[in-house]
Amino acid sequence: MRLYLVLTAILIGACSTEPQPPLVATDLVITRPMPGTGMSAGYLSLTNNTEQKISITRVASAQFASVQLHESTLENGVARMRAIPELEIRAGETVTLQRGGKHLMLMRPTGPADIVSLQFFDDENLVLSIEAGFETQLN
Ligand SMILES: [Cu+2]
Repeated sequence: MRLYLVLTAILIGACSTEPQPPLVATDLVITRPMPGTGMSAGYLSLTNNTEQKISITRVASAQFASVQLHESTLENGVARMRAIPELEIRAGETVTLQRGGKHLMLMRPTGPADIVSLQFFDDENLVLSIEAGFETQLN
């Protein structure tokens, strides 16, 4: 009986230390392509489960020839956005990309698509691969 309890404790311990994925995406929204340009915006939260910072330096999509990391700012009451070279997610932290802040800009669609796939790279390392359908209109 005692041996049985010890084994159970070991098994429970093994399960709870199961490795989590290094980077997890939640609340992903890809806006419908804007008429004319075909541009979409991407919003999501990224959680870093590792002990080291993750820097997203490149995002790729099969459905868009160009995906940029953007940041919206308000300058003299005028909303502007600029490309940012990387997105840093510190160890154990969550970064949220949302309207009016940091976001993904999906440009130059490669063709009609119902699903958008996104690959996130830290330098040459693929750290996350996700996909989603189009949701709300870009505004
Ligand atoms: Cu933008």
